[in-house]
Amino acid sequence: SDPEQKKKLDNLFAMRHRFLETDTKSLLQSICDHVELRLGRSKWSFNKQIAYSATALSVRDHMIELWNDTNKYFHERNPKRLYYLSIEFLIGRLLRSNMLSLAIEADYTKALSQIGLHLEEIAEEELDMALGNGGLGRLAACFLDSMATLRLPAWGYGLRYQYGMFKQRVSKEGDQVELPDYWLENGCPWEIKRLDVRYTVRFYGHVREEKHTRTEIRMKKGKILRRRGVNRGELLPYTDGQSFNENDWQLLEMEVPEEVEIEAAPTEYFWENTEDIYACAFDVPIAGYHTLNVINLRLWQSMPKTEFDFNSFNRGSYDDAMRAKQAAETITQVLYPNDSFEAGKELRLKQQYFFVSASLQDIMRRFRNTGMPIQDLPKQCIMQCNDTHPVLAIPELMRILLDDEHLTFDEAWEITQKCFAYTNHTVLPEALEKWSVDLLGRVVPRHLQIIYQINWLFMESIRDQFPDDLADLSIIEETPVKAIRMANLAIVTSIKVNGVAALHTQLLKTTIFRKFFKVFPKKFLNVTNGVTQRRWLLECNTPLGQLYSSKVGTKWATAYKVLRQIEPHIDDAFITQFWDTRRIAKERLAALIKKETGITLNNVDEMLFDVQVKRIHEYKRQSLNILRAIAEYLNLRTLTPAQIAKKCKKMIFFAGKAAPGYYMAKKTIKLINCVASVVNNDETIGDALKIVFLPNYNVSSAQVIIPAADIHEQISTAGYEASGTSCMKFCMNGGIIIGTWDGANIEILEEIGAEQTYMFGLKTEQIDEGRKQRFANGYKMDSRLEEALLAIEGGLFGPKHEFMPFVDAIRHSDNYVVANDFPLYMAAHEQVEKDWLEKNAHGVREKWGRRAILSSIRMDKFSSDRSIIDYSEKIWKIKPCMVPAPIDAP
Ligand code: OX2
Repeated sequence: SDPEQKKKLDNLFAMRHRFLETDTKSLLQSICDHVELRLGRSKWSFNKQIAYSATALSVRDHMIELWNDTNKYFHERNPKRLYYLSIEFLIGRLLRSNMLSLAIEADYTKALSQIGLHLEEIAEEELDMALGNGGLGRLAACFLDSMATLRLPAWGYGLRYQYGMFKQRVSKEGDQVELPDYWLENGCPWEIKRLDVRYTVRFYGHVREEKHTRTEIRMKKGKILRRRGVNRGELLPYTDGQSFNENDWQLLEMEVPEEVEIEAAPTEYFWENTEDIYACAFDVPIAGYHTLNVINLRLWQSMPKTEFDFNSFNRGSYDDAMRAKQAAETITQVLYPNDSFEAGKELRLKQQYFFVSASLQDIMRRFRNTGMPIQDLPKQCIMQCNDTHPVLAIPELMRILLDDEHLTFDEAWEITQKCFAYTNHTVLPEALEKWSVDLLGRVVPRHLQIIYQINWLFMESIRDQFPDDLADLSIIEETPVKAIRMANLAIVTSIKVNGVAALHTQLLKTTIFRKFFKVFPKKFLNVTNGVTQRRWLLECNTPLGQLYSSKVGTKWATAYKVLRQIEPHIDDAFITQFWDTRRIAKERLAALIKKETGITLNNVDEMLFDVQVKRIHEYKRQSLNILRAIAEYLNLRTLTPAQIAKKCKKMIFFAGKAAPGYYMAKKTIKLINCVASVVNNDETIGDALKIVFLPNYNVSSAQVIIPAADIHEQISTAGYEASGTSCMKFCMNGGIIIGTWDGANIEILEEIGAEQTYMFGLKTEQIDEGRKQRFANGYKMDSRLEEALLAIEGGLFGPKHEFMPFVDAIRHSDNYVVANDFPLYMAAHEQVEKDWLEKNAHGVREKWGRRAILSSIRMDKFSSDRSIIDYSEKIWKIKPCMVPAPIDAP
């Protein structure tokens, strides 16, 4: 906001560009030095992979100093910091995005070309950093980009899985095949291994309590029997109701001494006999866009604390000697490939605790270095839990405050309640994390005690006001196998709880967290998701970005709203230029499809690219889409060649991974592939319809796919998709949405205007009724759907038994109301086809083009910059901390 500073920064970047542009030699020198000195190869002959690594290291050199300066500056200013805790960060590639942030892409392109290398080609050598499953992990990555760009004093914490999201292949039979993703194969040039940052993480063992008491003699009012007569003076203690002979004894009330045990100091808890391992830090610098701020993503990797067991080694049992080492390394070995589903596995629990224990030790060390009193912790830091995966951080902070800082429970609780905020990403019951008391008590026994105590305090505080809701609100689920409900723990503790789109937050308040909303009405708020336009427009769709910049300048990269100024420029010429950018994008995708699947697409200009890419999940309804594709195919088969020639040509494109244990999702992939192979080989329909399943969907292929989509499918059952984020990326690139009344779709429509969308289907509040009607007497299924199902059952796409589970699900349970929405979906697609065929007198798709452009330029609400500003203002209460230009900068 300081214009003086902004100007200085602009000058700095411009100066560097002028310098590098005229001095490409220095860049080449740096690249060759890395080839030789860091990578140990000859600079006279190296392959593309080495070229990539050396270029990346050279780019990293530009970042390291800024990254150190940023940390130093944060340290000096000591602002309140945000820690973003996420067990997934789906980063993708970094070479081009870092170059864009540092404004050195053109210079490197020029330098590389002088030695016959193309930046685009060598960038392809980078293996995706796929440390996440899907939307949740990619959101974390977009958020880091925005935090750095907005100069926020923020850090990310995550895990360094050796194997990221599995690689997906498709077998000849059309099945998904999973292969390990060893993304570190060639080393990762971005990360910095921090041998100096290492913490011990403990597991298992037991808790020993040490009570500190002493006995004191106190006087208190009591009753005493005193003997009458000659022996008068003999005393006996008296207890109420005791009978005695009044002739011999007299009952007196008097002060009597009593021994009492009093607490001399709070009970101490010692977590002992633990199994210990190390957490080692790997730092990934994250450059803000055109700023000197470079923030940090710290990823933890598990390592053995002792290299191996020497006793076994000396006995000659080398296997035994290595076992502990391997067990320790296992913890961060592999990412769990489940999206929105929790399996309750011990190793996963260990991953979670490992992650939060290391992160909190690091955060507390930094805090202690400030010299502030422990009560000020909430003034200095706030932790955002990306879903419940990091929520063990809550009892872990309590444990530190109690057992290391020796605060009382009340004091510790007071502080802890101010340090956390929680984002919920789903209302699906199968994704809500629960840990059996048994397992949690074994792996982290001290934490179980603390959770019980938190729950007791919470229950006491609401017992009078909400007596009927205690069982639902309790952190402990009192089922036969008792379990800890992580979301409940998160809600009870956090300052704020947010959903990720307006409808989703509303559903949190009215359905799954309804009772909590009654108790804590002020805790709940919405922060609609967003995506970074830097990666998802500027980087992935250069031609469109340049077209926009030619009209309104480049400011939109950090202020999306600027693109709204395009509107008055949308004339015939502009629309034609828009289609030119689209052709480039579509040809690029066609080339990728050809390379990966062998399928040829002709005349991509005329072909409607209809795209659905996301995890394969029943609620996301790839099923609805493939059934529609079958229906369209069956219809084509009834047409004459002349009729076919007049039809809209289209490609229905799918990509996405299924969790390896998700049976129905894998069946869906198989069905898509089997339908594709029949349709694509049916010469009678010519080029009218192509169906493509592109294997191994990931961030880098998304960057090719998304800019090429004319239509994108966002067709989840209403109420099930919390937000969705690919919808935002597609719209930013001028894809037109066909979608249900779900997640962020609704807000997108509000922003870009209904005319720019194809919305269809039952709304959330109609779903239950729809399900009833669907199975009521006299319900008649849409005839086209019936025919599609019959075609599958008839074996048109392969052996019937393969697909019966899929068909049966639609016919007999249809949990996701595919049948209800089917006719509405078909109608929407008929409209799509009609609109696609419409051209103006000059043969240009003018109306469509205008709608696509309007979609794209009105998406400012869905920039992750806006999301992060919302979080900062409404939850984190943090302010930018901008690293200033050097004093002597021009
Ligand atoms: C996903 C949600 O399914 C998706 O709707 C949302 O856009 C994304 O998170 C980012 O908020 N695991 N993945 C998600 O939720 C969970 C749980």
